[in-house]
Amino acid sequence: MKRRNFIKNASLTGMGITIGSTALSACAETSKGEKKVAVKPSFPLVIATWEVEKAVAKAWELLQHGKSALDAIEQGCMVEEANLENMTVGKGGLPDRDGNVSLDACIMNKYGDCGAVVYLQNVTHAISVARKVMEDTPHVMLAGKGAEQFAYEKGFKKEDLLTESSKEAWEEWKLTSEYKPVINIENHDTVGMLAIDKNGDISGGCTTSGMAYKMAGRVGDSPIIGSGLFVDNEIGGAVATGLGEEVVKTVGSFLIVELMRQGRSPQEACEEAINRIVSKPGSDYMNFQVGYIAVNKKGETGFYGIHGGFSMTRYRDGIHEHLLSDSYTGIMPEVDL
Ligand code: SD4
Repeated sequence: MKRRNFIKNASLTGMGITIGSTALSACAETSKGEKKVAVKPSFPLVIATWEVEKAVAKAWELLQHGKSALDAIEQGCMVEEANLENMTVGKGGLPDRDGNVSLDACIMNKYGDCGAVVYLQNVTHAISVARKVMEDTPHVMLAGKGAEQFAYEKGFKKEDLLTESSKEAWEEWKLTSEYKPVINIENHDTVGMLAIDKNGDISGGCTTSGMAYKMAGRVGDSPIIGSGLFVDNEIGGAVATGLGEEVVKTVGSFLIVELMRQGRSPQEACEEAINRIVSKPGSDYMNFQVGYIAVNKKGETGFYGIHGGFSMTRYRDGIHEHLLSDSYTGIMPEVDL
């Protein structure tokens, strides 16, 4: 099993701020620091969970060309779904304990319409199937075999999602078969993305293969509207990453949007949503991670995690940044992968 140690997050080293693809400096802008900076509304804008530069750059490119936030979200998420090195999303995602890869995804548009797929197998682009559910069916969610069948009817091709390296990792896991969420193991992985287009309209999406070695049939927060994702074009949007069970129990993304509706900044709303999790009686929060990102209608952004190590990628004003989040515990879990 992977080793996990906790070390005090005394510094935010390893953090880079980049413009385009050029690393400019190693100084850290934290989510707390961001609160002090007045943000001038500026569109388009795209943010995503973790360090997913290529996905966000793709979304930015579309937004720059005047495409809708919805198109940007779909195509941005597709970049990571096709990335075989990303072991928490799409093709190459880590399987459940029986060795089957299953995907969860959802998408929301500026009208508050949504589409989701849960426990989807053999199809790489879960986010696109979710969009088809939203646009081409009278439903909001399709599951398992029904979702897969629908995808084939819509022209998606059947693919084996288990790559050699995911299979090897699963075979190694089987030696102990010990299931426990590993904090930040999903670094650079599960993609939750929010975008505002040139018209100021907001859309969001979330796509994942879920927790590695989950029970067969397990569905997390990522495809659950209100938990893994929520968008209200009048107010803003929020997306979650980390241990989905805890996000579902507190309906985290909906909570953040409602807090913003009541006047909280995206940063304050993310912090309050994390507070709800850690302050539950008997919360085991020292042993799992949850992170949130949010944006409001003015284009202000926020992000916060239970532990250190959570990060957000942002593209705004042609500037690409990878930003390390502040956290509730201030502790940086060190993961040996
Ligand atoms: C889940 N929230 O299935 C997802 C996992 C995740 O980064 O976000 N990993 O619970």
